[in-house]
Amino acid sequence: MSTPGRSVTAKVHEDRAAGFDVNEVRQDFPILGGKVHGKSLVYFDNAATSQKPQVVIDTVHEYLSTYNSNIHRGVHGLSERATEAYEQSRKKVQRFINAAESREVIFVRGTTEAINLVAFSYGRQQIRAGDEILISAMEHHSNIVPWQILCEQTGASLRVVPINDAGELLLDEYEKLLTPRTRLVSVVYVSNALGTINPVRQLIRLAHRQGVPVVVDGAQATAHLKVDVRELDCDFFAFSGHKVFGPTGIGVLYGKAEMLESMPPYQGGGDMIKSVTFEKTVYNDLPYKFEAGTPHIAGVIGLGAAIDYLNGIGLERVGPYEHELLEYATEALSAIPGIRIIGTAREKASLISFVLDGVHAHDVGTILDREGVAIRAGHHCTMPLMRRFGVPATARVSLAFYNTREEIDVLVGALYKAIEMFG
Ligand code: 7TS
Repeated sequence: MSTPGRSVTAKVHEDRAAGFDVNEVRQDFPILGGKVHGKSLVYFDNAATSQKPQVVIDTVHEYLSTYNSNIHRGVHGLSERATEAYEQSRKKVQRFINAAESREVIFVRGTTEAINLVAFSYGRQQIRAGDEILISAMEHHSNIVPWQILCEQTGASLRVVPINDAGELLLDEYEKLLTPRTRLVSVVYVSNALGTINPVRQLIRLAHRQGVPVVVDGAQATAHLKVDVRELDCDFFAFSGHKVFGPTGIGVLYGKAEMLESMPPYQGGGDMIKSVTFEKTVYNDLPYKFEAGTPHIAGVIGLGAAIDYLNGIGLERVGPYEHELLEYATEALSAIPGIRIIGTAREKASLISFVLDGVHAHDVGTILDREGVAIRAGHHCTMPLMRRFGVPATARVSLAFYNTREEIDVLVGALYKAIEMFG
């Protein structure tokens, strides 16, 4: 780790060694040059939502100002252009996650809606009283509550794989909980509250050995790891556009074609039908069967631009840089007296949750905000996980590839101020 005041030349050298010029990349994000409370913005709330590069902003602006129109229905030029851009984005997503076919990519509002779609389409069709759905102790509420609702409606029950004190899933417990009653596994790839990267490939292999399909909550994975749904062999994969430098309100459910084919629609309406009479409706083919109503066209087109941008940056270059940043931040934070890091898994994404002796997480967040440092403080929509660690809330620093060591130094300085204030 470098200490504050460490040579700038050494830092530049390390950045280059990682094949990544962070200062150049930062130029792509207009918000990063901004100020909060008169201080330069240090944005460490990337797990909540990531910032947007200029090219995403411009692409959405171009759609809205030059070819705004509805898709899949107009015969006019604008509609054709919008439809083309919308369907191109689907192909970009397909390549981004390496899906076999573009019809396996369903546009939804985000990870939350993607999981709800599986729960209420696949779940209602397949889950019966006495069945079990298996999740982990580190799930986001959006990968808990839809399954609880489904369980209430069907008489199935939810089983939870425990974790150790480092925040790692207990594989032997997972194997024990996979029983002939298990009908579905739904598990987070990267924990939004701990940073833990779960061995999802292994979890999927073990579940498939028993014929159990697996949903992967990829919300926190796609901005950090190269995702290959075919290599993972997951049955479903959910992620949100706004966490991969795209707009809010748009996300993706990937599903294997044979699974999606066999599932009933999630919502009824326009675009998801082939023909309608009052007696009978014939549903549309994939992916449209699951895209009822006018979708978030600007969002889809913006997500396509975000994926192009990420491909240009290269997740393979981002990984080592973020890892180095995580190590630097972990070491710097660990040196602060009274700090306890929650989540110390061996495999971690660039995210640090912590509690500070004598200072509530919300106060930490407020003091950091006055210094221009944006973090999240709270339960991170993982209340059962907070209970597991015996804390009501944590302060969470979540890093993206545009963050720097200098920003971590600002964070550390601000934390010392918090300690002084609460003495
Ligand atoms: N799953 C995980 C692991 C998440 O981190 C989130 C959002 C979701 C699902 C839901 O995603 P959405 O886009 O549908 O809302 N996580 C966070 C967070 O950590 N802070 O704000 C939102």
